[in-house]
Amino acid sequence: MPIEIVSADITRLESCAVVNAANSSLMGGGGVDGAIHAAAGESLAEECRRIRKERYPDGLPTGEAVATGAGDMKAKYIIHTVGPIWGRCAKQCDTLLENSYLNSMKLAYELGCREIAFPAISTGIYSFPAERAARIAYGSALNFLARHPDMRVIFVFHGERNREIFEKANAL
Ligand code: AR6
Repeated sequence: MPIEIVSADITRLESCAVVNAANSSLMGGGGVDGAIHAAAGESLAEECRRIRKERYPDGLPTGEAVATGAGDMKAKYIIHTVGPIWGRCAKQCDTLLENSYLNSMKLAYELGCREIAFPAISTGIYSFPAERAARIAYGSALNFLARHPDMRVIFVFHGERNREIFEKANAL
């Protein structure tokens, strides 16, 4: 199946590209971002500092994506994207979340990856409603896969609740 749903700790996956639900500072934080920075180690922090300085002095804009190595993780690349903060994205929320998914897949594909693993972007600390986020995630993946049928998308869930919500959206 080109779309797979798994329950796992995303930091342990061997997928070519693993997506990080980052914030615009790229300097780490809580949630999956904190877990990825802890698992990848100091080389990731160094690379992020360099990217900030050289490419994004004002921070990575919401909906965009940038790639780094994966340090001590088994993945090849980490794709950092900043999802929208629910309550602060007005009418742009859905589009910004879709951009996060599409830009991450595009970047991974350009790097030669044919497999990408996503956490449920924005549905934790950023409070995006899970059902709505699931529909957008699934729609974005179908959109990209229609144009890139050799790609595989893995949605990784840490809790059963989000996984169930996503599986319902997936069945629509
Ligand atoms: N593996 C898979 N999924 C995980 C893991 C993990 N190890 N850890 C958490 N999740 P969040 P956001 C799930 O809050 O809402 C950070 O501080 C979690 O259950 O990590 O985009 C950043 O620096 C949830 O479903 O990301 C930003 O400031 C999903 O990942 C801010 O949080 C996303 O939750 C970003 O908030």
